[in-house]
Amino acid sequence: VLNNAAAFVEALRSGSVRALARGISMVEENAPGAVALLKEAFPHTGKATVIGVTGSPGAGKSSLVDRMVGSFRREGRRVGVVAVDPTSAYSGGAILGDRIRMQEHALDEGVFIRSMATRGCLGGLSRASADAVDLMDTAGYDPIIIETVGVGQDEIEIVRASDVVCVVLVPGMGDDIQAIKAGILEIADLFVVNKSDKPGADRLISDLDYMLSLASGPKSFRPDILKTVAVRDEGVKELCLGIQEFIRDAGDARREHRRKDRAETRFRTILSEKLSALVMERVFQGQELEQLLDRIADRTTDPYTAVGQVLARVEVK
Ligand SMILES: Nc1nc2c(ncn2[C@@H]2O[C@H](COP(=O)(O)OP(=O)(O)OP(=O)(O)O)[C@@H](O)[C@H]2O)c(=O)[nH]1
Ligand SMILES: [Mg+2]
Repeated sequence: VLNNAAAFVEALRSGSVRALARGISMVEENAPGAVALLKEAFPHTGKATVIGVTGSPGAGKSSLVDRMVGSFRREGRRVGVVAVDPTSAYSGGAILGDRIRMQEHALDEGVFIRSMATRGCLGGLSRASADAVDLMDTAGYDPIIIETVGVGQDEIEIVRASDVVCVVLVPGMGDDIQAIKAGILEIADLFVVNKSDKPGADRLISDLDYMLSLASGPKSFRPDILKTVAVRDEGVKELCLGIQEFIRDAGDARREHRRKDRAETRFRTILSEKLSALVMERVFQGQELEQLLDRIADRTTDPYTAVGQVLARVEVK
């Protein structure tokens, strides 16, 4: 029944959890039919509020997401979660921890949780996670929360595909504010100071407040700062309200900026994945790629020259 895209989308819309799980596996694996499915699903997307949650490792993101799920469930909403772990290919990752932590919701039919990692995902993780969000959106989950650890550019791309970006900070991160990556600060729509039960929370808030006041740009762009203690479920309801308020009331310019940023991120990630696949396919025959990589590895060719040579061989119209 799921071998044609229209039937697949119908299955998603009628609430088939099996279809959703399978659809997400297809987009992860870049399986044949995945693109057709996404195209067919697209007209049914755009209904869910997509909430990005990022922050340093161990900041309490999963604990917070778990509580947010609880809060939205109490409002009777069906919640989707995409827990993205770009590092797990190396470290074994926190995904198991996430599963255990979110176990409370494991048997709840109104909650769909999916973990994604670099391993087992063909192509870009930011492309695949945004596709997974689209499928959950088609299946009627709203809101959909994307959790990812905020350590680098890839992770920023992942949360960029959301309507509202929450950056989770914790007191006592050493030099606090200085430790925050510049890119993360710029992308935040809301700051969450979690572990507010620990000393230094108010100091962190005032530092952050001061720093945001120095930032250029209209005041309406300045993110709110909220305090939470995820382990005690404190401040979580306010956070969920803050998110909904941002979606509803944020200055039009701010919301418009986020909307365009989201569209651009999706377009660019798909384009770069397709382009590089296309170039790889068209240009290299037999052992050519291997040989080129060897020359870069033993430093007889620099990587820029190598890419330049490859591009010279494709006609980009
Ligand atoms: N004291 C305190 N501890 C917390 C709070 N929130 C989370 N923790 C603890 O912090 C640790 C890390 O929590 P996680 O929710 O796994 O953090 P995370 O940001 O998802 O971690 P990664 O996904 O591994 O980056 C756990 O031991 C939590 O119990 C809080 O508000 N206060
Ligand atoms: Mg986590």
